[in-house]
Amino acid sequence: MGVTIATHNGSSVAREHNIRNEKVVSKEKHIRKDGIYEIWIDEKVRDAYHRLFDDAVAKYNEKQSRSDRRIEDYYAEVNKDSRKHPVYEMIISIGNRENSVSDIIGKKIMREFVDTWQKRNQNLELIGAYYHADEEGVPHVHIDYIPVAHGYVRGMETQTGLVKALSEMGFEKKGKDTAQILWERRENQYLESLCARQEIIVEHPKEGKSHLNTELYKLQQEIQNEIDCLVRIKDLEKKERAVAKAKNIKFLDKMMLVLKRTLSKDEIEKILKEWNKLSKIEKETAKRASDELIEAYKSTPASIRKRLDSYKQQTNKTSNATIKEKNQRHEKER
Ligand SMILES: [Mn+2]
Repeated sequence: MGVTIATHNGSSVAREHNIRNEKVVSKEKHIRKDGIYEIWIDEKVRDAYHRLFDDAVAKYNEKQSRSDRRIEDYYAEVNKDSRKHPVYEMIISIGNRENSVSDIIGKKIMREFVDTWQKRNQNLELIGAYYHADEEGVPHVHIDYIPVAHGYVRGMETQTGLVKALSEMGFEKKGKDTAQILWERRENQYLESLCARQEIIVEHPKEGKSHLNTELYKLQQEIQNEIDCLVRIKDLEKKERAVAKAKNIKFLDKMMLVLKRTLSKDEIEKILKEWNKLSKIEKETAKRASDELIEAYKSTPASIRKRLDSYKQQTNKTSNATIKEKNQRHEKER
């Protein structure tokens, strides 16, 4: 019987989780204190930005006659830009809880994937690689990278930008497939080829299962977008809109942690803060639903989608009821 492999890619990076910062991971119950983890590569994002972009910033600033056009802190600018992510992360793993390979072989394969990353991905600067064999589920590696692209006409000549970086590496949108999808597919195939070299057969889940994975993936992406939104938004009006969005995703918080485990403490705190503003009944529904969702995730995959659907309905009902209730109260007050 073969094993499945995973190469999940996202823009949520939690270095403190990755380097096992005691303060952060002591609160993450799924991490075993005596478990094995290794830090293979670890460069702070801010340091990497200096290394990668300082020259381009200097060249750009030289040409500016107006002092207000100068770039003082490129990393801060990228953080402010809602269309850009300062750093991305791919999480790779081989097998699953029920069916996996030996830790030694798994680690060897994933190490090779990391060691060959920069050669394979010249425009995706590797700044972190962390081997975690101390969590529930199978060992996995967090791979953190910054996309670097050249030839920009506006602004600095060299900037961060995933699509342009991938384009420089030869990945262009083709039909329905975005450059990112095509690149992710290549990376997945490469991991599979490394497995094959160790005589490990990689299984591709059948229709139903892969459909479920797609659903979960889409959900994850959705949540990720919302989180990005919450984290980035600074001004009040937009914040209110973000709170409204948070209401729609509230029951998925824990599932997100279970599935992805890459939220930083700050991100979680920010979301929780928003959620504290929710009504009691909304909170109760959210909590109940997410607790059960974790159980569902731990049991059979087939039950997940069913439950997801029912929770979605449940939550919608509750928020509709709350809105109705509020409106009624409003009516009475008038
Ligand atoms: Mn981890």
